[in-house]
Amino acid sequence: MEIIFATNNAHKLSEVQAVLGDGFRLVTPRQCGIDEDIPETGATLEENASQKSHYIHERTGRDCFADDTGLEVEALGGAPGVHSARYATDGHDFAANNRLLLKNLQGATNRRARFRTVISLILDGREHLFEGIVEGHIADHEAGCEGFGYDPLFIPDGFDRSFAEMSPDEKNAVSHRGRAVRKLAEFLKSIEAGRNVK
Ligand code: ITT
Repeated sequence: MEIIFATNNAHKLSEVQAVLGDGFRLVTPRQCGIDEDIPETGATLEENASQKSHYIHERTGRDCFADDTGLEVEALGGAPGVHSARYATDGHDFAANNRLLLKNLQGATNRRARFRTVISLILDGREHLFEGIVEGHIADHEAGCEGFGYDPLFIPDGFDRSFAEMSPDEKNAVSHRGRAVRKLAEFLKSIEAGRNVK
């Protein structure tokens, strides 16, 4: 099955392709001639995921999906949440975001946090949402160089290593995105199976 993944984030693309496997060919907006940043101005992850998938669907008319992800830190009232990409600056400055997060949690005893991914799929013109969550905590220093974004600071429950100290497969097995994408894959496979029966 070929489907557009409405993202400009190469890390996400490789994580999602690894979970979906060879049965799915992911096409990027750029490969469809869409070079600009896809707007994400919503107040929630759901709104942003939906905005991104609709933006691409309106321009291509093709089946597509988008992922919006946020890091929700308990002691910060759920921040950075939907603002995770632009926490410290206007751009996607991962290092500055991590520095600010550590600064804002200085001295905090409650370091509970979770990553939440919402996927919006538009299939045959209808929208479907899938969610994936991983619970964990924020370390007091960065560790590891795999992954991206807040991975060097996030330690999932049941582990003593950050996501950035895990292989891509280890991260996908427990991560927010891995969980959401497995739900997406099951749904797409069930639709395909139904089409083959007809
Ligand atoms: P697209 O909108 O083009 O898909 P993006 O990087 O803007 O890419 P999001 O808005 O979903 O993606 O993500 C917001 C930020 O959250 C992102 O810039 C990272 O800093 C962080 N983030 C998302 N997924 C993450 C992950 O799996 N591990 C660590 N940080 C992550």
